[in-house]
Amino acid sequence: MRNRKPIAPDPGRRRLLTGLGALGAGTLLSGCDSLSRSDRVQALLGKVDRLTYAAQRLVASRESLAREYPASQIQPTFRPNGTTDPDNPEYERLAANNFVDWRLQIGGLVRRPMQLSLQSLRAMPSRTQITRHDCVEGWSCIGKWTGAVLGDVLDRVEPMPDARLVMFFCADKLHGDQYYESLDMIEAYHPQTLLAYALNGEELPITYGAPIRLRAERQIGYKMAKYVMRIELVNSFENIEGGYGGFWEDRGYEWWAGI
Ligand SMILES: Nc1nc2c(c(=O)[nH]1)N[C@H]1C(S)=C(S)[C@@H](COP(=O)(O)O)O[C@H]1N2
Ligand SMILES: [Mo]
Repeated sequence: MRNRKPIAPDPGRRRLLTGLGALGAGTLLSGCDSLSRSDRVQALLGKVDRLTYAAQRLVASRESLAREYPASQIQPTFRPNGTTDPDNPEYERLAANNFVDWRLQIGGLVRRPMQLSLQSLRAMPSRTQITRHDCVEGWSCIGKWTGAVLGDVLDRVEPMPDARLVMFFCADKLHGDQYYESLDMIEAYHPQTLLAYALNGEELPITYGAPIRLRAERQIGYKMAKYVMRIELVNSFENIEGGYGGFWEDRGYEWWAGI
């Protein structure tokens, strides 16, 4: 496993007191010896409260839907970010032929590994949602996404019982490293989690992740991998790339980026 990379320029990074964040803070505190006994008890009590809160919030937020907006709220130009044109010969070749030869590879801890064409993804029942994309840099944008529901796609490949995480590997590199992301099974099976192939009613442009990009509407922008080429179900991401479950996570951002 590589060393954790330095944090990229900090765009007002938010500390999310949910799940792993709260657990991390607890670990730090218990290792602190300079606090007096009563301080430590106080701190511990506060910690318990926060943990309970974090746990409840986690459960509640995972069952709820992200807000959807009326068509009048769609912004005329969706704001692009990160890679907008992958510098990858194989990807460029597929794009030149309108992704006719593109196949989404799905493997790992599944009973039926598959290669799905764009056509077969489009043939599945689709879902359209108008949602707000929030980037960690502090901007938001409302757009209309259409795609296959990831949960339906996963059902087709039949995840094995020990599959705990879904990894998404992209066509692009950023600062020389592969862009990738991951979701746990609950988030992957959320009804608004899509493999999106259309934005605002049009075929997804390369700028926004053609031929498919992930939409995980309860999560922050960097989780929504563009240019997804391969999906792998795994039990742990410890030995994948930097070991923190995503390109930005390897650089210090939260893995659980629920909003
Ligand atoms: N493959 C890939 N996916 C990516 C990125 C990227 O650079 N490469 N950037 C992420 C970030 S930080 C954001 S905010 C959104 C931006 O998506 P957009 O270009 O459609 O606005 O994509 C996310 N997914
Ligand atoms: Mo972002």
